[in-house]
Amino acid sequence: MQFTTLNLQFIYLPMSQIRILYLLLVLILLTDCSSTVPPEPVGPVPNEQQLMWHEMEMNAFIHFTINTFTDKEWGYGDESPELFDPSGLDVEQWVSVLKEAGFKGVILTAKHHDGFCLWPSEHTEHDIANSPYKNGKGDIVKELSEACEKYGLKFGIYLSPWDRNRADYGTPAYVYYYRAQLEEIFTGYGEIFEMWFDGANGGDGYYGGADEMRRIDGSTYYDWPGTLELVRNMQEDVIFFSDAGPGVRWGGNERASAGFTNWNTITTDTLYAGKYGIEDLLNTGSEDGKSWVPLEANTSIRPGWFYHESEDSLVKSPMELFDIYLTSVGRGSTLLLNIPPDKRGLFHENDVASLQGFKALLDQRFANDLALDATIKASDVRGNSQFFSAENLIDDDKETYWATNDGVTSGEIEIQFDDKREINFVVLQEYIKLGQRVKEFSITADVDGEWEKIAEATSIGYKRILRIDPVETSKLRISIHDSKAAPVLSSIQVF
Ligand code: FUL
Repeated sequence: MQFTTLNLQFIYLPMSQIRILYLLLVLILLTDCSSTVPPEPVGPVPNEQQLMWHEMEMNAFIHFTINTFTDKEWGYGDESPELFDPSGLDVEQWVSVLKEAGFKGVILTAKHHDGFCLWPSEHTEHDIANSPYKNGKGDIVKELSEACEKYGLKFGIYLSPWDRNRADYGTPAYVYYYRAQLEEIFTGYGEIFEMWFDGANGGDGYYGGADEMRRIDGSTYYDWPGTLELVRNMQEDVIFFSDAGPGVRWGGNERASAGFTNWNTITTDTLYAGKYGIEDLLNTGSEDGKSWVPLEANTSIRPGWFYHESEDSLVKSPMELFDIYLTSVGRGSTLLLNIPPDKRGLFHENDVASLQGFKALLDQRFANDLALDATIKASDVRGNSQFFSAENLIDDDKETYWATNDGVTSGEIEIQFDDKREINFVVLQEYIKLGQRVKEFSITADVDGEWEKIAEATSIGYKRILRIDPVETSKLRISIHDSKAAPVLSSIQVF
């Protein structure tokens, strides 16, 4: 309104011309708006909790229980709580080391398959209250949740569904017991970001003295839908990990090796915890999957999940951890790395040194993003609009992105440096709020006037890190060969 008045005051045009000008203006505005409409989401997209989880990138697993003192991986269930006796436990040591190393969350085995509980449970005697630790007054779930809060890490829980201690394991009564324990955990220990449901189920055990083999049907016995609903009613934001999700899925191996092609999408109704032969599917997900259930890549810093003195010399080196980072985070997954406290209740010196070395490698390898000072252009920009321009890829803002016009499912991005630079890594990210799209891409570098292929891959997802055989170049080209729909990338970094 004001605009028209101004025009009328200063430009003396007849009313008919003003109308035409006005219509033209509206037309221009409309054309611009339609060209800047963001792409429609493609396929399933992550929910808010999953997005937060993707951004965490690295979480720690902590396997600690009576096994630590019996030198076992799977306790039989008949171990006396008296055996649980850490001499110098310090959860702040765990959390401070993890924080320094860049981990964002911690998941604790509150109860492993042997049934011993690291918190004083109202529902069993097989717990920390009957151990010498703090004369039965200790509660490691509480101590760790408080330390996480203090250091700003998120806290998660592993509560083994399989329980080799319980006499009632295999009967409906045990499922009530398991749920009662979930209630204790989810109402008494603050916010829990992830709940880890282990797929290992049934076999031989103590079972209250029965000493026998028990088998259950993992898909029906626990009534997972009912159990998850119970937990959600207590904490609606919790992310559920299991072979089948529904929050995040197992990656099909314990080496933290996500599929070279890794779709965050999968059709979970074809899966259930404990189903055999689906490892490959879990490892890659499926392009046309009906749900967003990203892969969590888990492994241990040592050969075993629990501490064994005999493995002190077998702690993964910083370089091995770095390689694992590339096959997990570098393939669009989140890394869950287990670090088991020793009999003192501390991370062993070798593990600490390795974590520190790993962090130093991360800092050194990804120190200086060369793309930040480069110039960039793309073969196609949605509506030729600055909202979707290639510059968004190097603006260090995860909320802006480059997108092509609808129907354009391939394209090129060219990055030009002032001078020749040595390239070792290229890091790409899709704007996954609009779904995972890219199916195939390659990277070429201008080497002395010739375009040489230096990397090729398939999926991108939340993050894709490509290790490059060091090459000197002043120009890089990222060619997207195929995408489910218009590619939508939020970031390119070059190191
Ligand atoms: C498996 C368990 O049987 C192992 O002991 C360990 O907890 C690993 C993370 O999951 O299923």
